Amino acid sequence: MFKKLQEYRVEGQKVYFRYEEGSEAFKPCVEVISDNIFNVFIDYTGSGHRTRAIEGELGKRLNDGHNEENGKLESVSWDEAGVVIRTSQLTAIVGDDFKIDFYGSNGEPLSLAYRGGRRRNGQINEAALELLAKEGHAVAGKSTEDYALQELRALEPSDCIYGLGDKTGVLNKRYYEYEMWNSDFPEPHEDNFKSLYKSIPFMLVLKKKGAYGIFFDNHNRTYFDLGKECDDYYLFGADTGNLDYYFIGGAGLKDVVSNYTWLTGRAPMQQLWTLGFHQSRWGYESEREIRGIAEGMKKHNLPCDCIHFDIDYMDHYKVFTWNQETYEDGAKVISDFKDMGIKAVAIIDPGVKVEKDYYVYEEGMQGGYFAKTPEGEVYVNEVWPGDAVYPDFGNPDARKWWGEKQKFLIDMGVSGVWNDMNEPASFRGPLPDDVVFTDEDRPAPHSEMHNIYGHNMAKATYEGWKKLSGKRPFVITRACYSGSQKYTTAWTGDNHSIWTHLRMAIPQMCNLGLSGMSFVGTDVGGFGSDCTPELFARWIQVGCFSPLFRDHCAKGCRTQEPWQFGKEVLDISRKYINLRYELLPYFYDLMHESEVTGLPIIRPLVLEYENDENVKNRNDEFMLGDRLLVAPVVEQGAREKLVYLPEGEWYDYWTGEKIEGEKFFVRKAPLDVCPIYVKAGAVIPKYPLRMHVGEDKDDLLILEAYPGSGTYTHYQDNGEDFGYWQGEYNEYRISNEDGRTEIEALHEGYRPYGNVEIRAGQRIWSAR
Ligand code: MIG
Repeated sequence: MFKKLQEYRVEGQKVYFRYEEGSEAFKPCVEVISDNIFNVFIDYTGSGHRTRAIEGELGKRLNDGHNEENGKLESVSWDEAGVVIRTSQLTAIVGDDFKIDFYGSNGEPLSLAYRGGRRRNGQINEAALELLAKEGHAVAGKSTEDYALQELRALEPSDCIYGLGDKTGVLNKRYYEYEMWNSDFPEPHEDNFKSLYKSIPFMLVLKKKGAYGIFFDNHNRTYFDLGKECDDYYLFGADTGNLDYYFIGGAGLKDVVSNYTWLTGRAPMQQLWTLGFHQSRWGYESEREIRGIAEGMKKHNLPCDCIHFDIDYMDHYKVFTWNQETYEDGAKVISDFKDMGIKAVAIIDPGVKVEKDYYVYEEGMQGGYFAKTPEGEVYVNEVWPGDAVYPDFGNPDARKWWGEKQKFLIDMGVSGVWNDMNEPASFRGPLPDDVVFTDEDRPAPHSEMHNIYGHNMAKATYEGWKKLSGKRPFVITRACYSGSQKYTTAWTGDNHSIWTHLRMAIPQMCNLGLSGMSFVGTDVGGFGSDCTPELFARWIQVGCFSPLFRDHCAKGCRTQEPWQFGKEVLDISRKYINLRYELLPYFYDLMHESEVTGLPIIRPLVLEYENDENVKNRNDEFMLGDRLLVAPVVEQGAREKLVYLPEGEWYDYWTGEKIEGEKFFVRKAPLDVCPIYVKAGAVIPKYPLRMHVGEDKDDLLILEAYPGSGTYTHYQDNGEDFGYWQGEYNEYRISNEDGRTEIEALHEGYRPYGNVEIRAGQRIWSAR
């Protein structure tokens, strides 16, 4: 379409193009968003941007079409290749057919439009495919189709692709295909699943030299083919909505992540206790049973900050109610837990039970807060409570109402909310595409609102808690969209207690982190199926380093608290839960870094060493920040681990042994050992052991300085509220020269530590 480029027109930061065909109707446009970001837009719907991922001032300006303010567009001119649009960092050259090539600041090509036709890798024998279909095989190789709107961009042989939220499979998404359609699949998630609960249509491309990102901000069902169909290009597209994508540059992968989160928002700090250990299970049937869990933690000397209340606590699965028969006095049990240093998180699903005189149902009906059929009836499907209706979270009034409903939990003493089933899930078949929701100020069909349902629910929840509790709201969600990191943390939903899912947890969390969702975790031990002692021991070693560290499993499965697998596994669990509590200030620093830069807490090695070929496909190691490398055992029966360390000098965390990097080696890894490595010159902040966060008022800070030289910035605040936005925090810069350290205060706005103890990193370890 479009054909020959005839003319361009500059309006503020936007450049509009006139083509031989179609440009009157669809107004193809390239807009400069920042030095490092272009927006490419074709207004197929005629409704302009309808971004829900980009909020704040920029989001408002994009949505009303008047984003003239940032002034980063440096020049526009014609040359023989097309219209050349420059910022200080990027160049876009727009040619015939609205094909766009992007170049970096030195003029090197970053991403070229693909100019050939669609074609498939390999030979396809259509007759054979038919036979396969007859036998019941899913036929993957059907002929290529064009989506109503799509973009094809060239791939080079060495390109790797990361991001895309919580897809299954390996870290590097090149050669795979995905769909963005928030989906609740109870069967074990396999590598070839195209979608899961979350839709984050953001991908990073790592080139031999350089990196860039593509954020396809279309929240209808979208498709990504990342070289599966053809080695020469990747494709993203949709059946409806606009072609609305952001080309994001930067000095490397880290910069691209920072720029993407500058655009869609960064994960704000959580309360410190959220980094502690969480215990959960679906099927703690009674108050007596759940009290037993808290007691178990104490009895087995296991630090714990939180116990989750799954749907069992509700009265007939009615949200914002309490089952007084089985769970008796909720406020009392929660306050008793508080005395033990344990907080409560309660699950809230979106589905509201249809029941006369049930206050949530009645209020929602009166307010008109539920989704409707095209005929105007309130739409009913089924979830846990039976017949249920769906809050219309795209309606600002419904969000406000839902935010206020949180008061029920807050009054009860609950400390955080876990949002489940918000794809939204339904038992009587999927919601039809035409169920009517609201998109802020106009009606919009389910097909358009589906992928942002969880996002809007999390937003409603966050805003309610922020207003009512005065603390940093702790929300965990299953479904979300780009930008949800501003409101919520996430877990990866219903994994199973199988080794492949322990393995998958690593790339899954790493890619979520690259996609802006920094605070994430998987159900430790696995949700469905029965866990084994060995699997649990290995999973707790990965959980120890996951931002959300929660043991959770399904009703009917083998019980999965750390003491359910015998003494050896209990001791191993305690060892790693303790380690987690020692590392709390390190995690907290990383959480602070996430809010400031958008970089994730848990990282694939490639984020730190993007020029190292050996890490581009490393699925079984990860980093915590930039100085701690974890190489967990994820194979049944393995008692050693093939470890790769990138360039530089490293120290074995357990033995203090110094190891030259850029090599593979085998580390002994008996069941109680998760290999961990610390970068030379690192300073690792620690707290003394404790049974829960805040137990000793965080009075002592331990700084472990490793040989070598380096600097580290440590951040501290009250760990609870938003006072730090007003300067109530401390920040220290620690420089380390072979264990000789100096501490400089960068900012002092909060009660200082009583004591700072400096230890030589590797020596105490060798003594252990
Ligand atoms: O379909 O609330 O992913 O964590 O325990 C079951 C019960 C509904 C699914 C969640 C899971 C939770 C469970 N829920």
